[in-house]
Amino acid sequence: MSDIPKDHPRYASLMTREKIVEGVELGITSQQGLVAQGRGECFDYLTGEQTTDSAFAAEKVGVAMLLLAKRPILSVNGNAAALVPDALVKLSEATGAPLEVNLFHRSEDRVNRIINHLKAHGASDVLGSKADARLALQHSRAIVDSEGIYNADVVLVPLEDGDRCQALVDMGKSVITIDLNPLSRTSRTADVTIVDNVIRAVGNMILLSHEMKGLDEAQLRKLVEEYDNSRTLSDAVRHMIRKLEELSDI
Ligand code: PTJ
Repeated sequence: MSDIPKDHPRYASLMTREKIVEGVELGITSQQGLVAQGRGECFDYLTGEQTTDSAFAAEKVGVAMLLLAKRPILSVNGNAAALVPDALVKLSEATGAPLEVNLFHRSEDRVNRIINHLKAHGASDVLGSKADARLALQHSRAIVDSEGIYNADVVLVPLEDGDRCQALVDMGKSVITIDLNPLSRTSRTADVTIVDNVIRAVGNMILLSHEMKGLDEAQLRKLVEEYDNSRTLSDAVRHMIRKLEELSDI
């Protein structure tokens, strides 16, 4: 890792970059993951690199859905595994949702490396290597475990590509995504779109899971029923427009 001084004004962002580069070096993140991270950084700049009120509200609804689910699952790709391995394990424990590795640029080697990486960060069991079921997709993200994503009722898909999100929705599953780009196909297809950096989002969701465990089923259901994802998306776009207007007042 590069030696980045803690007082560097862009310390947090540069450290995130280091984690993704390290993920590539460890063989858990794809090279394409570097490009995806760059795109995310650009949108994060426009959010002000903070969790907005509407993203926090979406995180709360996402947690409510995971707590209400009968067969929840947390899908993990190479970027999420590099950026938030500990936090994903903690979110899995807090919500009772198992982890499943599911990759766009799939190789057995990378699946196994990510499973081992998550285990080294405290996971007891990680799905994704059985590969005994298929989603209706033409690429490798179709390959899933029957006891995991295939039979899940609620799926959390951080940093996603739009095709799989659509396929999961078409199967009648509820999909929660974390995507800094509110304009992406995934953002527009998911039931709940968290427009936040996966690092902040998963951290907030762990705390919320512990807080919300005290709520009864009716209270959790009310949160989900009152939620409007199109409002979340327009709030995110408006927030970015306001940010750009502020920045244009030089
Ligand atoms: O590990 P694999 O093989 O499954 O591949 C993973 C990537 C991310 C490479 C693959 O899913 C992909 O190509 O994704 P896309 O289509 O580039 O979409 C990723 C989305 O995540 C984009 O909309 C980015 O803006 C967004 N994004 C990138 N970094 C972050 C992010 N959202 C939240 N937090 C981030 N740190």
